[in-house]
Order: sequence, then C-alpha cells, then structure tokens
Amino acid sequence: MNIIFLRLCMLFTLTNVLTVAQNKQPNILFVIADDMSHTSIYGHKFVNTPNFDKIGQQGLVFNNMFTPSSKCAPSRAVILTGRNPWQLEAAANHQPIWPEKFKSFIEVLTENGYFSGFTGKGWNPGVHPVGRNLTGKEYNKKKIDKKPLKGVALYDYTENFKDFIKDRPKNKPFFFWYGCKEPHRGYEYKSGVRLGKKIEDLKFQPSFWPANERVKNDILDYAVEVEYFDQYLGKILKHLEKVGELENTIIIATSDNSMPFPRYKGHPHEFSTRIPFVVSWSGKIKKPGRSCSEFASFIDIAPTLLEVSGIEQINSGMPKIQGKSLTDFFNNNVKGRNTVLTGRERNDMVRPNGWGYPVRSYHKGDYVYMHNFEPNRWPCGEEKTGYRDTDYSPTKAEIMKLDKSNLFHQLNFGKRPKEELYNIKKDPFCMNNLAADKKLSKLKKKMKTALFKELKTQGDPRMFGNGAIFNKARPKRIAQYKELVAKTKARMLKKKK
Ligand SMILES: [Ca+2]
Repeated sequence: MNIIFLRLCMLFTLTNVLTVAQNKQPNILFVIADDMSHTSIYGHKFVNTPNFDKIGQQGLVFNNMFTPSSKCAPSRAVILTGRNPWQLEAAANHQPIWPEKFKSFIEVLTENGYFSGFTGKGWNPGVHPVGRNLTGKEYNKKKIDKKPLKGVALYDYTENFKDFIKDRPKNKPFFFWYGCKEPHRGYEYKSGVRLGKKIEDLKFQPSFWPANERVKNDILDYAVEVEYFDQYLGKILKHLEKVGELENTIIIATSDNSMPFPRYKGHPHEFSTRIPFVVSWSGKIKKPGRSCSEFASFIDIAPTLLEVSGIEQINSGMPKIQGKSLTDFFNNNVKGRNTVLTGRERNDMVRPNGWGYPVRSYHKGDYVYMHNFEPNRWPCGEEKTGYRDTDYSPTKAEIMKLDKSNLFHQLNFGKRPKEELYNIKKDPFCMNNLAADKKLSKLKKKMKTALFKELKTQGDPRMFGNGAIFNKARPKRIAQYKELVAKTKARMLKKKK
C-alpha cells in the first residue's frame, strides 16, 4: 500500500516537473534584414548565406511568405501588430506618427515577463510613441572600428547582443530583435567584384532592367551586403549556443521588404512582396528541414509569438489581430492557407497633398490580381521628384537614361492601369498584364470580388470611401514634397551645366 502510494506520489511529482518543463516560455530571436530579397537556401547562387540557410535546414523554409507592404515602416508595423496596413491608420504609411492605440506584441511579451531588447533598426522610420519601446530596450552602444564595406552601418550587432545577454535576468525568458541595417543602401560601388564575385557568374537578372555591367555590379554590391548581414547572424547564433540558450530559442529570420532596386522595394508586385522567411525551434517543429508553399503573411508573426509564449490574444490589450498563428506550419498540419492579401499606401512623399499610391492585391494559386485605386497618379512620383518613390541607385540611373518610351522606363517609373493580373508561374517578373485577356475575365472578376469582400470584412477605409485618411501627415512631412521638387530641379540644372 505504502509502496503504491509512494509510486503515485513520484508519478505525480514527475508529471508536474514535465508540465513545467513543457510550459517553459521559449526565448525568441527575431532576425530582420533591411531590404533583402535573396538568400542561398532559395537557390540564389549569387549570394552565400550559410547561417540563414542553416535555420531553414534545421526548421522550416517558407516559399510563400508575404509582407503586406514592401517598405520599412509599414512592413515593420504589420509585424508588430499582426494587422494589415489598411488596418493601421497612419502606420499604413512610411514615416508616420505611431498611433498610440497600437500596442506591439513585444510590449506585450515584456509585460508578461520577457526581457526584451533590440540592436540596429527597430520600428523605423517614424515618430515613436513617447515612453514606449515598441521593439524592447535599445542595445546600440557597441560600434565597429573600421567598416569592411563603405556602405555598412557602424553597429557591432554581436557585441550589442552580448551586452543584452549580460543584462538579462537568468530567471526570465528573452526576446531579442536583430535589426540589421544591411543590405539597405548605399553600397560601395564594385565592392562585390572587389570581394571576389564575378560578373560572368551572375544569373539573377530581372527582365525589366538593362543587363549591363553597371546594373550587374549594383546587384553584386547588394549581394555582399546580404552576406554581411549573414555573417553577423552567424556570430549571434554562436553566442546563443555558447550561453546555452540555443535549444530553448525559437528563431525567425527574414527581411522587412525586398531589395532596394527599381520595381522591387516599395512596390506591390509579387516578387517585391514575397520575402525570405525561415524558422527553427529545436524539438518543436515536425519533420524539420521541410519547405512549405502555402501562403502566409507578416500579419501571422505576432499571433505566432504570442501563442508560443503562452499569452492569450484576448488578454494582450492589442487591437484585434488579423493574422493567424503559424503553429499549423510547425505541426505540419496546414489547412486553408490558399490566399494572401498585399498592398500599399504612401511611401516616400513624392506627390502633392500627401497623396500615396494605393494598391491592394489578391494572391491565389498561380495568379495575382492587383487593384490600383488611383491610376492617374505616378507609382514612383512624377519625373520632377526624380521618381523618388524608388531609392537612388546605379540601376535606377541606368534606367533613367533611357527614353521614356522605352519598356524598361515604363515598367519601372510609368503609370499603371487600374487593374493588373499576372500568372506568376509563367511570368514571375510580371511583364505581361493579363487584365484585358477575355479568356481570364471570369477569373479576374472572381478575384476582385473576393479581394473587395475580404477588405470590407477587415474594415479597409478604401472600401468605404474614406481612403483620404491615408493622405494625412504632419506639416513637416507634407512640406517634403515641395522641397524634393526644388532639390530635383536644382540637381537637373547642375547636371545640364
Ligand atoms: Ca527596409
């Protein structure tokens, strides 16, 4: 009797220990590059990213992860809130004032016992709410002595991570945001070739850029900054292992938006909104090493990280999250993820009256339907702004040299029709707009109806005639349009002389 009682007691204790161990909140390492479209795990041979790839090899590779807006501030706002840009008021735009009502999931983690911090770039650029840390405490004191590439930032991401780990209370789980500033521009021209890359080996060449030497060099200069990001990732992972926390850490590695090149960053096409995304979590991912092709969105990140840390959304104080936790991917049990919505509002201030370039897109199967709400506006801004809604670059300069009737010029800077429809499988660079194709008119109508229906459900102001609210901005920001036009004019005059 006594023995049975003792055994029962032991079993009870053991079960309790197991439950506690199973419920231990994991650490979270969130890795976010700035303007990166390529890593070698996706088969892009012109970059070598062994550390990023290793996370995917030990976990999951997402083939169809989308940011709903391919520009820094709105994309990061989506990550933090789990809401689509059109559900974020001013934060749909670039460089906004953060609306007070939106709490970030990292603030919620911190309230629930996490020790949270970031290095590099957190949520930016924009005006932060006073007294709040949207991505945790800043760790940016450590700088490098000498830049190995002229275009990189001075942050020593690894040393800052080490400082964070030193400060961490041992009894608390942590959240850390490695916000690498690379491969954001500017680049050191011909640094790719200087570091051993070969122009003749480069296979990546979108069909809407000239395939000349200057453009190819620009791509290789971007490639070495991608690798710079990856090298720091490797050092951070090594330190995580050294302090014995690798096993209990869920790692997500991605980028905020696509590469800073014409028709990519800031733009709404499929190749521009689809972002590299890998996750690892020791022992918690079924059949690790898989890649998944179901659709997912950056709105799914916040609910995932709340779920894995055992926090109920309803108790988070966050406005309703639109995304859905990615744990079904971890459990190899994905159902019903066959569509995704993307779009954009205002990026750079390149139009009068605070106007943006509103777009919403619906991705399903091999097709994407895109709705341009204001086809009379210029997607990159007018010529007199220098098409500023695309970052300056050697590639951009090469295209601007061309005649305006040239197809490259039109595709990169020209106006777009109200509707665009592409078959991504046959036409990955979206060169052939099928919106006027009679054979596809039924499909187009179906996709548009589904898109608008879903946007209405999500409360998109554009669906209720209130799109003008996205034009609002602080006076200082509105004034940037006139300043930009004046600056561009002065630059043109100087060039002529
Ligand atoms: Ca960015």
